Amino acid sequence: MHCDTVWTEARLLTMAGGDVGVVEDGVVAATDGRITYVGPRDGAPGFQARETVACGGRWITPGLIDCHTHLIHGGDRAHEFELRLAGASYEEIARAGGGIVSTVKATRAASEAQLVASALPRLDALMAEGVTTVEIKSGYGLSLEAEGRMLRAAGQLGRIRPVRVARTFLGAHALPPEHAGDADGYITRVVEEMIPTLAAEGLMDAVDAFCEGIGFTPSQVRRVFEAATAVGLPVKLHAEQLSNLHGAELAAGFKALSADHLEHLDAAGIAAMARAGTVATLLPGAYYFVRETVLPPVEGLRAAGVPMAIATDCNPGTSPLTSILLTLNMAATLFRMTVSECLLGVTAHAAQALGLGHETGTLEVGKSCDLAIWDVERPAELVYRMGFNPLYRRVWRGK
Ligand code: DI6
Ligand code: FE
Repeated sequence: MHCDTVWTEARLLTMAGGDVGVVEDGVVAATDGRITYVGPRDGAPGFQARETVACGGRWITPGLIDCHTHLIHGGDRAHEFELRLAGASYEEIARAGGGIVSTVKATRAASEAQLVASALPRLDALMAEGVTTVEIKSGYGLSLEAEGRMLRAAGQLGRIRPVRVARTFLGAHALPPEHAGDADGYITRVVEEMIPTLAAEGLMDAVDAFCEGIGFTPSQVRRVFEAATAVGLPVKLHAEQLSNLHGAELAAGFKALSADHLEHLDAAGIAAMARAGTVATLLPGAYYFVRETVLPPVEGLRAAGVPMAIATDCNPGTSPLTSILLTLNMAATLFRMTVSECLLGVTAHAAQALGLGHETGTLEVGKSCDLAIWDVERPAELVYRMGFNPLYRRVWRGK
């Protein structure tokens, strides 16, 4: 078999077929960025490769996928963090002009180039741990112009770094100050102006919203989802993070790719997600950082067969986290997810949460050759360690 590159002497976790898919003595071959062979050396065809990479028994997983981030934003909220350590409440900080509104101000004040420059170190940190696909949300612009600027900045990141960027429009993230007291009016702008315009410019791959007491009501979210559906875009939802507004059921009704957070999800929500094939994206960084005490119903999701993804939720307010590996450890330690569930959560299930299951997330013939090669003795080490990075090589689209 002719190919561009073949990786030999490898142990593989293919993540195909619903489990981690261990191959003890494996080979991966790729041509034009696509996998052309993956499996045991025994029985593999002979390869005539332009390049052979001997992996010395290292483990290869699919390139990791961070399927929920707010990577692009102006400023940070370190000062707010200090105020909270000194006893201030989230509401007090918000009233003093802090909270999410302060990030909106800083984001609106930043040029597209500044947004790209400030996000780059965060993106580089994720890539250094084997991330080959990252989702990036808008949602700190909250106007047609500023939301568009965030989405264009996300597109630029995907052009200046070897990484796949999935762009999600999150116009219904918070109420901008100029619409105070008029959430319905703001949603009208989201559905009549922002979604049609930004979709026509090809700036987004999915539409998200924040369904919460401090976000938007289910009936407002429904309007957003109808507008997304009208332009042919899939939806996802920040649901049941702080309370149970039955957002996951609403999202499942629209065949959402994912419902995210889910600490307050109930049995009816789990059943609706299982029926719709909606992925549960769990975000242990936010759970940890806001010192949440209610756990997401991992056992119920597991029993119902709902695929679980894991992501950093990298954002300045509730999860200033840029380590996908630490996120794995948190999912295991805080949420009691198994090693296999954690690894599927940043590969196959994360791809599904982005509607990219056909393209990446598993090692299978025909998919993009996105690999992470690890200097570990056993896969559990990827989840077990805290603050240690055993990445040996990262491969995106065969390179
Ligand atoms: N849930 C969150 O945890 C973040 N957004 C959301 O919908 C918080 C965003 C922020 O505080 O800046
Ligand atoms: Fe989020």
